[in-house]
Amino acid sequence: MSIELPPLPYAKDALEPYISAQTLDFHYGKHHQAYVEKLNQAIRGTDNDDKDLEELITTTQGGVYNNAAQSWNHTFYWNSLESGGGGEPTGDLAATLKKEFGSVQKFRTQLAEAANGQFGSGWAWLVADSQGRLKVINTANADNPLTMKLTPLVTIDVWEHAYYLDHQNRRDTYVEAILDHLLNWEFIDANIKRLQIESRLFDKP
Ligand code: MN3
Repeated sequence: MSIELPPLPYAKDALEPYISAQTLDFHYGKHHQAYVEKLNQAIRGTDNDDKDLEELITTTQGGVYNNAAQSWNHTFYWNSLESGGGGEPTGDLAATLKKEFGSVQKFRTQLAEAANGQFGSGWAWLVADSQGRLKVINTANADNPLTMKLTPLVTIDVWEHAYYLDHQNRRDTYVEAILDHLLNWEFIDANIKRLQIESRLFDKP
């Protein structure tokens, strides 16, 4: 079995002007594709050959883990963004974020701080812990919250390759553009609702 590079969920210019088609050409077409290719090379003919991505992430280390996590993280990141997203969520999600963080603005501030505060390459995440509580974390390099028994709900890639062509060294303007214009609230809401159905850990907002 080999791991596939999933199609982008939108056209390459869909996130402009905040993230350009040129960035997605490189980021999806070169970086993401290379993680998938390197992973397939590393697992072919080994005991890891028949594992899916989540199994690879939670059972391997080193190069296999790094390429598996980066393959998973990037697919999750593409789905975390959408044209016409960002701003303020409504409905159940707004109520859940208010309950967990005090206000939607406090959640946005925490996510921005996690993204801007990650030293070097990595990821900012909204996750749910095993009790169904939400929190914002950041991880270094390829690291994926599934290894910490946390369920990812949304992510922002803060590797320089995610923003350098459009924002140069200004990670903060890239993060702000995502929060204001691209964050996919429906994706977060659907991930929380799936977890609620699976675990019934959350209170209804
Ligand atoms: Mn990346």
